[in-house]
Amino acid sequence: MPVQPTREDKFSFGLWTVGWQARDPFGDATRAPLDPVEAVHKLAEVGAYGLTFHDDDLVPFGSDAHTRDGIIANFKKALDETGLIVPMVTTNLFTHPVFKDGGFTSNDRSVRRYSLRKVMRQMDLGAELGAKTLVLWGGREGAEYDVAKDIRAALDRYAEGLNLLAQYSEDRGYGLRFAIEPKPNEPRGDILLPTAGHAIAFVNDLERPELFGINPEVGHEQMSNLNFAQGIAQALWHKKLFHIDLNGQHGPKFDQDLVFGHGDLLNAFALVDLLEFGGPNGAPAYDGPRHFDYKPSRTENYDGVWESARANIRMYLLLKERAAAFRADPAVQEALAASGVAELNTPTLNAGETYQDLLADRSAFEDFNPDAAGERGYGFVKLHQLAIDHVLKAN
Ligand SMILES: [Mn+2]
Repeated sequence: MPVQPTREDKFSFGLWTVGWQARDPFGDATRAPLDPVEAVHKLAEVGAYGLTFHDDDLVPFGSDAHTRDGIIANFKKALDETGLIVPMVTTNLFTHPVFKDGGFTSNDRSVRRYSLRKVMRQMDLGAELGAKTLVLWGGREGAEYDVAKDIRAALDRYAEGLNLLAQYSEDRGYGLRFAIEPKPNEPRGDILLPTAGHAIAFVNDLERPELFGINPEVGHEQMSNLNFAQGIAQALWHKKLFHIDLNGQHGPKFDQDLVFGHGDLLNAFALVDLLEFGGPNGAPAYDGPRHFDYKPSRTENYDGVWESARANIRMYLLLKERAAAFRADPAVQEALAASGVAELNTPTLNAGETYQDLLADRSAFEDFNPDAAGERGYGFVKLHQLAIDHVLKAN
C-alpha cells in the first residue's frame, strides 16, 4: 500500500519519543543516547515535517552557556539542511528532583519562581526557532495525598503562572499559543487538570483565554476510560484544539505510549475521520501538526525505533485513506441518511421560533405519538459495521 507522507501532512515527532532510551521504573536503558542532529536527519527521512522538544531534550539540564550555544547551533544547522521545522516547544518541569512536588504548583514558592524562569527561557528559544505553540504538560502538578495539597490554591498558582507567561509572550511579540496537555495520573498519583474537559474549563477562566487551548493525548484520555475522538470533537466545538498528541493505549492502565492506532484502532479511525473530513463540506476539522507522542517499545533497537516512527505515519495515512473510502461509499451515505446523522444538524426550533411558539405547536406534544416515534430503529449497528468493513477493506 503506497502511503507516502508529504510536508502537507504535517507529521511531527517529539525529540523525547525517538530519543527515549527506554528506561522504565523496573529497568535500565536499553538504547544508547540519540544525538539530536541524527534525530533531525532520521525524522526527515521517515517523512516528518517537524520536530518538537523539551528544553532538556536538546540541551542537557545544567549545561553551561557555551555548551548550550554549541548544541543549539548544531541543531539549527541540521534543521536548515533538512527543512524540518519546530512547530511546538515545551518545557521539562518534571525530571529534576527540584520538581518533585510540581513546577507551577509546588508548595515551595522558590520552585514556582524557578519554573516560570525555565519556561520563559524555553519560550525565547522556541520563538527564535519559529515555534507557534507552547505545550504545557504538568505531569508533576498534582499530589498523592489529599490533605497535602490545597487544590484551589494550586489552581490559583497555576493560573498566576500561565497568565504571566501569556503576558511575556505578548510583550515580546512571540505570538505563542499555549496548549495544556491533560493527564489523569502518572507520575503523580493524581494530576491537576486530569482530562480535556477539566483543562478546557480551566483555560477559559484565565486572563487571556483566547491564547490558551489544549493538547490532548490519545492515551491520556483513554487512561481515564474516555472516548478520545468524542473528546476531540468537544475540543473542536470549543475551538480549543491547539495541538494534538497521537499514540496508542489499551484502556485504563499505565501510560503505554504505543504507536498511533496500535491501541483502540476503531477509535483511531473515528479520530482521523474527524480530523481529516469533519470540517465544513468534508474539509479537515484541524489544520495543526499531526504530532506523535509515543515511546518506541523497550524491546526495540534503533532499527525498531525508526520502524516504529514510520509505523505512526503509516497508520495515520492508512486510516485517512480508509476514512475517505468510507465517506465516498454510496452504501455508507445511504446508511448515514437512514440513521439520521445529518438530521442532527437541523436546529430543534424553526428560525425565529420562540418557546411560546413551541408551546402552541400541538404536533410537538399534544398530538405527538411517542410510542410511534419510539418504534424507529436507527440502524447504528449496520452503519458501524460498514465502518469496520472499510477499516478492514472488506467491501
Ligand atoms: Mn503518554
